[in-house]
Amino acid sequence: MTKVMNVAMIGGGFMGKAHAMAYASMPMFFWPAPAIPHRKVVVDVTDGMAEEARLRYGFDEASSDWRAVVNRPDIDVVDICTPNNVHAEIAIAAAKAGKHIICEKPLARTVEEARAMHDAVKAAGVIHMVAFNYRRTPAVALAKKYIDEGRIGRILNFRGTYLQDWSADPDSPLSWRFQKKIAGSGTVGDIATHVVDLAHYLVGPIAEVNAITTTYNKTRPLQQGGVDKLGAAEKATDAERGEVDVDDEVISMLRFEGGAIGSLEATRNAYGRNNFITLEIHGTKGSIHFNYERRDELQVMFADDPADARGFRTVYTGPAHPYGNGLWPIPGLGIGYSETKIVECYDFFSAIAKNRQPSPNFEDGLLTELVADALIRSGETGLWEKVG
Ligand code: SOE
Repeated sequence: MTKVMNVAMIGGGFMGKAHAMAYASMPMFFWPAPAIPHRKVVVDVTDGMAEEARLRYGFDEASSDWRAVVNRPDIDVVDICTPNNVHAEIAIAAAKAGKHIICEKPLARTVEEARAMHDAVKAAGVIHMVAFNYRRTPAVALAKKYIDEGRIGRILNFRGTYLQDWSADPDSPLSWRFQKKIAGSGTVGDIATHVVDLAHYLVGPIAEVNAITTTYNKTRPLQQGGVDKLGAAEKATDAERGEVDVDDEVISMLRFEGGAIGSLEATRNAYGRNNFITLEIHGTKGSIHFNYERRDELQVMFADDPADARGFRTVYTGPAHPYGNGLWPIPGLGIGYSETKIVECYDFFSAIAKNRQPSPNFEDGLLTELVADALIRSGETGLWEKVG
């Protein structure tokens, strides 16, 4: 019999929606499922918000007291979907209570917090995961397979971008994502860390960085209410303005421990770009190109193809590819954000079932945080900065 595991989800916003959908859908896709995640309790800031989330996301119970919930003996898994400022406190308490933990990205605001979280889960011996979901896109996992099989050869170069435009309007509100005390950093922590996670997954550890960081909009209209309001749809030009004390954009050169070189660019101010995560990897035997806005496809070039057929080919991911046994039966039916979260959920519960740490876990999250810290330091000093 597949084990039922009770989940306490802390945070009922954008990520809460994505995780709740994954809990409901994972066994529908991956059967037999490694476990059945049961939506037991959802926690939000007020009782009213929690009750709304309970109704909407299909949990049994609602609460506004995360401390009481993570200590309940009937909870198996604690899922942290809050803004970054409470990740460490909740994760450390959940680890002490012996719960398995999945935590939204970035793992923490600072290296110190990430280290404390990693120490806590290690001491507790629980399973832990950080929710960098984009490596769960089948096309990205296929790129990893080609690389691991040596089909691209030795990696020479990595180019990663994450471009969005939801904060390009200077009158879009001052959400928590623009406040250092809550977010830790701006674009660096929010989206450049996704690129760092993908670089670590596909190429290996980043050793040093040389970055430019900048803040285009030094103030933004204060936001009404605590909800995470992304973008200009909520703009309030006549509202009082508050200070933005984080970066809007980062561009960096990279050196990898394994000898490859690369670059990373991330911004939330690129008009016309939505979730433009691109990866290009050049190796001694071929190249790979991926664009999340065309996420069913992997572009791949094998240098040993016959001379008259050389060039990038488009592989549409499907049953023959990673996670193809659980997802849709025909390539091109469409992989979406939800599918990445469903696969993430499957990998997390598989790790619990096998009692083996998944990746990326809190150790990987800490390594990514060390790179984020180096990017910010380098943005300030203008020098190459070592990671760690
Ligand atoms: C906003 O930039 C955001 O919601 C990020 O925080 C997520 O990690 C990303 O996947 C989508 O955009």
